[in-house]
Amino acid sequence: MCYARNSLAKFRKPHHQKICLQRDGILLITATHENGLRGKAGPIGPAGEKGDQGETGKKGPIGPGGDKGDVGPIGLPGPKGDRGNQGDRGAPGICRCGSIVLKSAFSVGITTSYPEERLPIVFNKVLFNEGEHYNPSTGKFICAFPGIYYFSYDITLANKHLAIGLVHNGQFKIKTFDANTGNHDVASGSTVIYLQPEDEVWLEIFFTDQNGLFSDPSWADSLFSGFLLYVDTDYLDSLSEEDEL
Ligand SMILES: [Ca+2]
Repeated sequence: MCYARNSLAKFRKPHHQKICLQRDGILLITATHENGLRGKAGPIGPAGEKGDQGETGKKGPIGPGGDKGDVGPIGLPGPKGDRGNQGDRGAPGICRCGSIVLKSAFSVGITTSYPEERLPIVFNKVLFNEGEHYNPSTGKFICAFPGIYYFSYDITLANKHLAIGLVHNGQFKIKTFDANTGNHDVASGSTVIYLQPEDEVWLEIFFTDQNGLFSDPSWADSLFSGFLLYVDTDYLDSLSEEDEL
């Protein structure tokens, strides 16, 4: 009896059995033998070649935390915070009102006679005009600084009566009348007024044909004058505060 194998094989069979040696199905040797004593085991063969790399093992457990890192760089500026509480009241300031000198003064004459009634009389001859607040083209004084002002007029008249008055923002403040008695006369008036900036003051004939204002350079002048007596103190304080800012 033989046992077929695809590779070289050698079989040891029981006593008096046939020994078959065959390769790839081809019988090479057949023999019979008798049982001998079992030999000793041979020496351990040399180490085999290194095997292929095995599959990746399972993921190990998470290791312990590392050391604390270094402090990072300074970040970008944050958004603007809310408005803080109002601070304590400051110490009283030092008034420097005395260093502020406000000037406003004028005195003007006229070179024509018999002005038109109910219109601003244009005093075109400027004798003095500090601050240029009087306009010799319109006859109007325009207030620049709030405060108390003094105005006066001395008007020479001839040949006609004179009914003249001082107007503040379109309203007569005072009126003066002088009758013509055949000679030259002088009618005068004066008053004190509180003015706001942009207020207007002028002289005006208030009655028809009673415009006897007479101009003669060789005899006499007719004059209209005014000046700032003192400025409004509240206005001065506001200027002082602005100056400190
Ligand atoms: Ca008179």
